[in-house]
Formats: sequence, structure tokens, C-alpha cells
Amino acid sequence: MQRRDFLLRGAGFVGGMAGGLLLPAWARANAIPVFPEYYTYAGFYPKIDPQQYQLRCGGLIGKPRSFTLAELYQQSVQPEVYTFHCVTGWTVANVHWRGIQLADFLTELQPLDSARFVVFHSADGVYVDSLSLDQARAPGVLLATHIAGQSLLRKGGYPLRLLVPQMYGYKSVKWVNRIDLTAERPEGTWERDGYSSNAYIKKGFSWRDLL
Ligand SMILES: Nc1nc2c(c(=O)[nH]1)N[C@H]1C(S)=C(S)[C@@H](COP(=O)(O)O)O[C@H]1N2
Ligand SMILES: [Mo]
Repeated sequence: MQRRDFLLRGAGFVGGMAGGLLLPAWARANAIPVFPEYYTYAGFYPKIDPQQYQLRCGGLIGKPRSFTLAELYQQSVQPEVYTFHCVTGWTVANVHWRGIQLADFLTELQPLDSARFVVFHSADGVYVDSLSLDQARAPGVLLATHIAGQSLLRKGGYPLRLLVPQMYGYKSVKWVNRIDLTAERPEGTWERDGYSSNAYIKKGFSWRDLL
């Protein structure tokens, strides 16, 4: 890690604690915010070699496709600022993301008429979640490659994570390496435990309401 990055990360933490008011805007935009937890349902943080990485896309699309990280970075231009909500109650305010608008990416994949769901698989080999095509095409849903202007952290899903800003964090699959279009919705990792597949964030809503 560069010394500058290190300082900025530290500054981001302090800035976050103080509601971001102590830091000039440039420093806030450049500091990777600290998330209270970096979850790994699989029990480890996949270490992905950017040279080897491929995003494989298949199922009910025109033809199977595969994208290198360089190809994805080229398309990753959409900036979005969102507050991130985990269903357990923690939030991280005003996170600066950059990524590929999922709606555009899906257009490129040419879903067949029979396709109704988009399924996201993690390189951890375990974590899975899905969106309906309508949910996937909503504005702001990203295949995120960058946070605060830098590549994602390894524990934060490097090199690619889904970001569904309208929904609780469990929908935002980290280390995405496969996207399939399907006619049926497979059960997601948390849905198996009883959580709703429609995880829209609501004010004054507790995680218990989703069960
Ligand atoms: N592959 C994978 N993706 C995941 C998870 C996980 O355990 N494994 N946890 C989810 C949950 S519950 C949340 S709240 C967010 C948290 O993002 P973070 O781990 O970067 O803080 O990631 C989501 N994506
Ligand atoms: Mo979560």
C-alpha cells in the first residue's frame, strides 16, 4: 500500500467518525470508507489474480460470453453515490462507487425472451443471489469495480461486486465471476435462511420484518 493511500484510509475512518466534516471534499472522495464488517459467508476472502480473472456470462442469452478485467474496466464509467445498508443495522453513508450500469451490460448480453432472472455467482464458490430482470435493470444497479476512485478491496469483493443500492447489502454479491440468465429463480444464500429475495430498504424497517 502506498503511504498516501494509507494516510487517506486513516483519514477516511476519522472523517467517517466525524460525519465527514473534518476533511476537505477531495480527501473524502479519495478515501476508501471503512465498512463495519467485511462478510464472508464462505469463510475466506477469495484472492483473485486480475490477469486470470474472467467474468463468465451464460444461460438464456444470445451466446455465452466472457469478459476480462481490462474489458470490464473499460466499460466501468458510471459513478454513483449511495448509502450502503446491511440488514443487521449498520450503514455506511455516501459511498462513491464506479461500475458498469447493469441495465447496459444486460442489453449487451441480449437476454432471450424466456429469461426472467439474473443470477450472480461468487468466486468463493458458495455465495449466490439473484434479481428479477426488472430489478436488475433499475437505475443505479452496478457491477461495481471501484470504490472512492480505487479498485475494490480484496475483502470488499475485488475485482467485481454487484451493488444494488435500493436493497439490503446481502443482495450485493462480492467477487462476482459468473452471471447467468434463467427462467426460474434459484434460492439465494440468505433466502435459504428465510430472508426475502425482494430486499428493498425501508425507513424504520428492521431485519426481523424481512424474515
Ligand atoms: N460473496 C459474498 N458476498 C457478500 C457477502 C458474503 O458473505 N459473501 N455478504 C453480503 C452481505 S450480508 C453484506 S451486508 C455485504 C457487505 O459488504 P462488505 O462485506 O463489503 O462490507 O456483502 C454481501 N455480499
Ligand atoms: Mo448484510
